[in-house]
Amino acid sequence: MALINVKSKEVQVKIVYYGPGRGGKTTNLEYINSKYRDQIKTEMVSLKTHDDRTLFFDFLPFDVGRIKGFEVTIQLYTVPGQVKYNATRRLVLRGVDGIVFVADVQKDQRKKNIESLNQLYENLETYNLDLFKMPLVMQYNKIDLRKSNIPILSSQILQKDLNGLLKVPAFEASALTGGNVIPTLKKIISTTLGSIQDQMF
Ligand SMILES: Nc1nc2c(ncn2[C@@H]2O[C@H](COP(=O)(O)OP(=O)(O)OP(=O)(O)O)[C@@H](O)[C@H]2O)c(=O)[nH]1
Ligand SMILES: [Mg+2]
Repeated sequence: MALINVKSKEVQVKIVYYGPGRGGKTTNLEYINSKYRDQIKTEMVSLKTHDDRTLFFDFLPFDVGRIKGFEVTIQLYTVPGQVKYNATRRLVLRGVDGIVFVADVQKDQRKKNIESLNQLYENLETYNLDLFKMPLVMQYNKIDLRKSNIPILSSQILQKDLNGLLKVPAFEASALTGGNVIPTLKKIISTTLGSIQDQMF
C-alpha cells in the first residue's frame, strides 16, 4: 500500500521494474530520466557493480502533480536481475504498489524470463501479496533486435509464456532507443493510481 501522509497531503507510490538480468530495467529508467528532467526533482540513484549491473537498485522519483488535493510522487525502482541477488530483489519489493515486468525477447533468454516471473510470484507471496492482484504491465524489451540476426521470441510465444494466465497489458519495447518506454510507464502509473484510489477513497 502506498505511503500516504494525510497531514502533508502527500502520497508516495512505489513502482518496481522487475525481470531477468540484463533485460533492460536500468535502461528503461535511464531513458525516463533523460526525457522527463523537469518532473524529476532529484538525481537518479544507481548502485551498481563495476560492470554496470545493478547491485542493489536504481531509484528515480517522478512527480506527477496533484490528485484529489494530494501531491503524488511515483518512486521508480529496479531490482538487480542477477540470479544470486534474490534476497535484495525481495527487499526492493517491500511496499510495492505496481510492477513492470521487463522480459528479454532474445530466444536464449526464454527460460530466464519464465524463471524470473515465477520467482516474482514467490517473492510477493512472502509479503502476502498476490501477483494476480498486483497492478502489472508486461514489457517485451529489445524488440529492436528484430532488425539484427540475433534470434528473438515471437510475441505469441512471449504472451503464452508470460501472460497467458495474467492477461495484463503488454508492450513490445526498446529501452535502448526509447520505443514504448513511456507508454509502458504511463500504463503502469494509471493502473497503479487507479488501484490506490480505490483503496484510499
Ligand atoms: N539491443 C538492445 N539492447 C538493450 C535494450 N535495453 C537494454 N539493452 C542493453 O542490455 C544490457 C543490459 O541492460 P540493463 O538496463 O543494464 O539491464 P538490467 O535489466 O538493468 O540488468 P541487471 O541490472 O543486471 O538486472 C545493456 O548493454 C543495455 O544497453 C534494448 O532495448 N535493445
Ligand atoms: Mg539494472
